[in-house]
Amino acid sequence: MKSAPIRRRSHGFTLIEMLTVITIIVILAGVTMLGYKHAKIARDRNKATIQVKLLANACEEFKADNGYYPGINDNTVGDGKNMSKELYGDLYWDSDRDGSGPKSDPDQKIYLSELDPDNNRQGWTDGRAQSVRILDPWGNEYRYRKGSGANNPDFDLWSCGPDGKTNPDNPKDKDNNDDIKL
Ligand SMILES: [Ca+2]
Repeated sequence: MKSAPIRRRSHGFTLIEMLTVITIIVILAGVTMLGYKHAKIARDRNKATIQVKLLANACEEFKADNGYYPGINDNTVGDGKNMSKELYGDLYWDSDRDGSGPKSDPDQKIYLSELDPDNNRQGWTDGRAQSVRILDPWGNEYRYRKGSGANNPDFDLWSCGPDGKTNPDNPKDKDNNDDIKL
């Protein structure tokens, strides 16, 4: 009589078990990464919203004192690029426009002390002294334009959002979907 074959039992994991464990680890890591990414986007958007409000409040204060909004140039239309230096100049560096910075001209008013590049708690200034851009949490310049006349009686101030793109003169453009405005 033939005896039944003795099945050898492996003491280690089978290949299937190993693959199952690896698959579970990969899925868990993916879920964690996705959660982290979403949380970071929400945090950055929240930060940009706060920064836009800080800048806008300072613009209103500047207008109350001076009768006009910050910025040398009017640009009712356009993408508002290269204007953050003007905001920085009027709201922090040289609000009385006499060429002297706040440290050598203590009489001038500082409208937004958070713009001090030597104490960059907001992490939004990218240089020193008088030529500084104000950047959003994605490293892109805040956009600003002020109008003259009925088209834009006050100002527009916004972040391009995570995609870094904007097209304010075409409200239907998808580039605007993630923009952060007042
Ligand atoms: Ca955008």
